[in-house]
Amino acid sequence: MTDLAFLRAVPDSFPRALKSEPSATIDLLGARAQHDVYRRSLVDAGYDVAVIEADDAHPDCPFIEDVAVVLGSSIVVAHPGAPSRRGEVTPVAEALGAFMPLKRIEPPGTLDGGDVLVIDDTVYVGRSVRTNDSGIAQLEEFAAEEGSRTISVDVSGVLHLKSAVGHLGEAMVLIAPDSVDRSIFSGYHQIEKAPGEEHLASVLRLKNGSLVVTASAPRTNQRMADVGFGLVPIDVSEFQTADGGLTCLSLLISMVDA
Ligand code: CIR
Repeated sequence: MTDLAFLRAVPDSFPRALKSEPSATIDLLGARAQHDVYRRSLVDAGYDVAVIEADDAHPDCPFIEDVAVVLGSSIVVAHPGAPSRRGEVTPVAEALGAFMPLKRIEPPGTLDGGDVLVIDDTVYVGRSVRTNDSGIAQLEEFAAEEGSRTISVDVSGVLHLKSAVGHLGEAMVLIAPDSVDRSIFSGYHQIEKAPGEEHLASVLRLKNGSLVVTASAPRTNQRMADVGFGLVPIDVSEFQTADGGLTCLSLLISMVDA
């Protein structure tokens, strides 16, 4: 098995990325240093990491997760909900198309990859400010072709589903109960984001079972450590300023070796 991780480099324009607090400032060099630590955490975990060139015309391009979804044996190319992000899609689709067949979400459908949480043969998809009913219906068809069922989840207060729910492994999720109906995830043991920790309920599960977590959430992290997860805490504060979580900076693909 070869495990690939695609990242997208941080453009000079990154400080102009979309933000829910438009006046918040981003330090470009700090963002690049944090991105490098993120990249190294994937290399250390055994991923073959490819970094796609930055695109200065698209400040949000490091959030590569939003432009494509790995779904079974194919890749669904998203149609991002934010018009300013649609030009990010083509270079990523070209890079990924070398590895797997591509399917595409077409307008009027919108879908951001950050709204798609795949757990085993279930595809949870957020109905959010970025993902609409047509996007969800198109994804549902693609998921059915892969033998997966789709469950839509209304998302409030955060940008994406994966800002509110993260799969930790086994039957466990990290959840921000204010943002989703937790009963939809009643089949999972739920670890709640600690109250007052101003971060997204976002984790990146590595192939070795450990979790990349945000260093700015010590009490939430303790809850995951208490049930036995190995944690790799990193600082992604510059990306959090632009409403990004931990999954959003990579696309992970597992390829069965020929
Ligand atoms: C945006 O507003 O689209 C970006 N500034 C942040 C996207 C974060 N994506 C993610 O968490 N999947």
